[in-house]
Amino acid sequence: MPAETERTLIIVKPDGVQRALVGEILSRFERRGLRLVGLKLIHIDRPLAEQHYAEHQGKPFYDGLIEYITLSPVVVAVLEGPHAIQVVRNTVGGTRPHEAAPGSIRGDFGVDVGRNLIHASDAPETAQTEVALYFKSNELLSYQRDVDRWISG
Ligand code: DAT
Ligand code: MG
Repeated sequence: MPAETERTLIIVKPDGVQRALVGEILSRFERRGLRLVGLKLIHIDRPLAEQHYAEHQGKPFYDGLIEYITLSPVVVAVLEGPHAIQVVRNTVGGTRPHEAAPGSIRGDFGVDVGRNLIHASDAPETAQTEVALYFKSNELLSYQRDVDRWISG
């Protein structure tokens, strides 16, 4: 019986776009076996950034975080697959790149928590809220790939 399918949101942050790592980062999720169901390039404005990072308001790093995520365009994507939320978090690596495992995105490409390349939803509730924050339902496409039966069975 195939594992339960989940959807989760990722954002390739401004440093990921500026460092030309969008293809590399999306490729890692494709190779892992996840399916892209939504994808776009946007420039996050301050109100959207404040909504996205509402849970961090009042923390010492909050102002810098809002500034960072609004600096330059980002790529937002919704990934789908078995255990997608946990699979993506593990592929992304720990919040602080200098502690993130080698082989993870942050562990391979980052050194500083203030430029940690990528956001990923951390739980089913946040995934649902964050997907809805960036995508209308008609921007998310449901489809199967021929390879999916070789990824989960
Ligand atoms: P994650 O992005 O791994 O889910 P988080 O939700 O705890 O991490 O924090 C959101 C972002 O805030 C994180 O990607 C980088 C920034 N951040 C977190 N803790 C920080 C700290 N101690 N100093 C500076 N920035 C921090
Ligand atoms: Mg988080």
